[in-house]
Amino acid sequence: MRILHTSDLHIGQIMYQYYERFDEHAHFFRQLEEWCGMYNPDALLISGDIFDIQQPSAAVRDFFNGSIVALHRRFPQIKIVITAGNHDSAARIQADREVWGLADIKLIGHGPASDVLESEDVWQDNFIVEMPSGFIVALPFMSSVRTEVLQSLLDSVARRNIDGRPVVMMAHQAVTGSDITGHNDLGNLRTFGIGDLGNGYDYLALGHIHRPQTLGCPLSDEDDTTTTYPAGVARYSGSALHVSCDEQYPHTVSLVDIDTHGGTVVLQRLRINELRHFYVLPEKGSEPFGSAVEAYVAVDEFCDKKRSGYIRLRFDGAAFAALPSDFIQTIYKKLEITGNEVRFNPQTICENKEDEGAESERPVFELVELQQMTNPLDFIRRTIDSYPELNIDDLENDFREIEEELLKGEREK
Ligand SMILES: [Mn+2]
Repeated sequence: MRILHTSDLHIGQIMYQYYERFDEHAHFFRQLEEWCGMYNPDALLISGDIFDIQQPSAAVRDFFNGSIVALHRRFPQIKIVITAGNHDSAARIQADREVWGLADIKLIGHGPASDVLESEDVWQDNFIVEMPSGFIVALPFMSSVRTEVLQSLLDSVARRNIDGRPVVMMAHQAVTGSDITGHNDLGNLRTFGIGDLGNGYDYLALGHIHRPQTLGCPLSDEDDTTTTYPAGVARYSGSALHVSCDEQYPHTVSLVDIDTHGGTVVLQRLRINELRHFYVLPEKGSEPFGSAVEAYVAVDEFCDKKRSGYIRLRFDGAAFAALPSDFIQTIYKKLEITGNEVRFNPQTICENKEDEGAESERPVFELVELQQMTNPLDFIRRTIDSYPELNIDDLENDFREIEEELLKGEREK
């Protein structure tokens, strides 16, 4: 069985509240299409976070529909399976599944209900894709994980899998021990032990964490393009694009070959060529800018030489404090000649060499981060030091209880 595994597309993401990324996503889809043609996988798996927000605009949905339909038209033999991530609206993804089903494309919005084990129903079938080459258990993001439920799915596959076909499971969760570099929004992550996700899959196609990684393997292994593992591999394919400027690592799509159930998993990392790269000026390791003028010169030079990319600027403490009030406007103005090909991250980095401890004088978070925060607990965790009377453990428990109540109410509807 051969699969292409990707996740965390975040289609519709607006970078720095200003820049649309359709052309970057289109560039990604072109590569995906090329790989589908080159490697002819049995299935293409997208493990959650299709969209960046729960209610994507008409233009964003149009782009997604167009991209997936084009892939399907060109490669109708490849089974496409798409699951909802935490950024997606489970209900909206679920609502579209019948229509996509007409093209034999599998969409999964909601995870199994909490009471499925009590029902006699063949509920498992909703989450299992059976193919001549193998099985796919498709699970979306779940705010709580019941191991018995997942195990019941895997057991159901095991009963049907008399001829030892490979078994792949999809999930969109944070698993304990993964490297979360680049995520500033993961404070709210409830992580699960890998054992909580059940036993019996040969490959677990994970989404949610943006850094490509195979669980239990050092990140340095990512330097190799091909690795062979014994079955039972859990892997984050990583996001399609750099979703934040902190994601300074190569992004890849995973091409996975599994010979037989319990056999061998061969992983190839297909390097994604990104349309726009991220740069810090001056490069890390060199002296930060000592004045606005130095930055202006460097930005002009960048526009002239590189012509494209996301840039972020570094200043020393004194220069940062002395930036003119029209500094950001001046930079935007300079970038106009590139037709927005060079894009500016206005979250400028201030490096105070005299006093490394000056960090505390900076705000706890930048405005952009605050606007992207969806979980009130994120805010509380980051500001908890200002409220000595509050106990974070109690608060987390309270929130969990409320969340469970809400979920229960939702299911009973
Ligand atoms: Mn996610």
